[in-house]
Amino acid sequence: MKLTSRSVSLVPIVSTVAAAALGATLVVTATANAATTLGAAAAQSGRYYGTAVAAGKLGDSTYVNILNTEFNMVTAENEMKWDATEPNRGQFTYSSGDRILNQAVSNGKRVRGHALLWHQQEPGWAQRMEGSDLRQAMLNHVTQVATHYRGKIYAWDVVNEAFADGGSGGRRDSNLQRTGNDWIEAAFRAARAADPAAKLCYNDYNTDGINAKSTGVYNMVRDFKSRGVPIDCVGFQAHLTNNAPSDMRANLQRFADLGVDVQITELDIAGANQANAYAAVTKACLAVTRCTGITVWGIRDTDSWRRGENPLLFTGSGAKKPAYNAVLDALNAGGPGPTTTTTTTTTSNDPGPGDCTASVSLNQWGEGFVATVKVTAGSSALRGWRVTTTLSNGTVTNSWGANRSGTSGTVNWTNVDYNGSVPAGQSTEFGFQGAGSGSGLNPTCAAS
Ligand code: G2I
Repeated sequence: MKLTSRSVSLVPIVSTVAAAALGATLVVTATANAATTLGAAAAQSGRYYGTAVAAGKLGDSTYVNILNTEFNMVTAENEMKWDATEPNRGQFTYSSGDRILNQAVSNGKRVRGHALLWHQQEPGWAQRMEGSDLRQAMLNHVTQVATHYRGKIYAWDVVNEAFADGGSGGRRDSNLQRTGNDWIEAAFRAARAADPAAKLCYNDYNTDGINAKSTGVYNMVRDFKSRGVPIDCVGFQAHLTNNAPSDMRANLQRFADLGVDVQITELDIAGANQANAYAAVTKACLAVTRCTGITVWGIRDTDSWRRGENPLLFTGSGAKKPAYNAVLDALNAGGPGPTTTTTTTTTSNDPGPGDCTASVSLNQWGEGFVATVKVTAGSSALRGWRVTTTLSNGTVTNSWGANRSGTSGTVNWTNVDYNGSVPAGQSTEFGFQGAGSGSGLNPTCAAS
């Protein structure tokens, strides 16, 4: 049987619909009513705007005024980390973390928990441990802290910065990693059991654009989703200088396409192009439906871990910087317009042994697209596969999870090492980003 199904969903922007119905006056009114704080401006599209908070600054009135006025999400900068919450094994201290949480909640803000496990800021006793003893201690830490904050945390950074820098795309060495490669999924499972309501995130830096490190994280998240490991979100720290990566939006989108929320979690940007770069990051998030919010890593330049570089939105005296206005304007302008998501499934005649099918999920915006291609094995396992796509009016600019030949017209894709073996009836994915139109890809699959 030959089966081709096609579904197109349009995501309308509410204000556009209202403006069309009520006429131009509403547009003028909407502009006059543009939100005047970061939190309110982000809330117009259902997102949050947050900041890292240090407990030691909650007595500083300039700091607290800005916090209470501008932000509706809070991350404890250091106070919920392992060294702060369990300075001695089995002895938990929550006073500073609780202070931040209570200040936030009593002012109507939500809290991101940061971070249950990280190779840095391990307490000394944990730094000296290895193996099964450490595995037990680390899972107990996750359970205890997530249980203490149960029901109060919007999202936890369950694991922070576990991937290596450079081109390997692999894990970073640490005593946590040396307890076994499954330490991350074990941590996510423990966190879910302790606080089923919190979204569980993986958080990292230098993963903001498409590169070997972010692709390593992408592969882990895809694997977790395929095996039912409880992961709900990925945090992109975005410690940047001068520019946002040009493919930040495409990177956020490819993670979102795996079925997780994405968030900008520790944003700060140094350099002369700061305001433009802040606007670019804001727009990248707004363009991705599952990008649920942005957090800056501190309030004033003097509060920053990079204070010499003045990377934040307020000056040391608490004045709004050009970067602040750039972010507010971008939030008030909203996303770039409706995004069209098209899912096309092409199934060949009864896939038999050695056969496979390919389907594509396409996210198209004005000037570009991200395509995610799913390769499904027929009634026997695949040892390798080849997919052909057609790009009549577009060009591939970036891809992941497959080898490519060609960038437009007929483009051929073959598996990479880790995704060539696909059990009978199971699927794997690869993806690519392109300029122009991604319509009419019509993927076909063959075993190789
Ligand atoms: O390093 C920047 C961030 C990268 N991603 C994870 C974040 O958790 C991390 O935040 C920073 C904090 O902003 C710093 O405030 O993490 C640092 C620790 O690696 C924090 O610095 C520490 C100092 O190293 C300590 O000496 C100090 O006692 O802050 C502590 C509290 O002020």
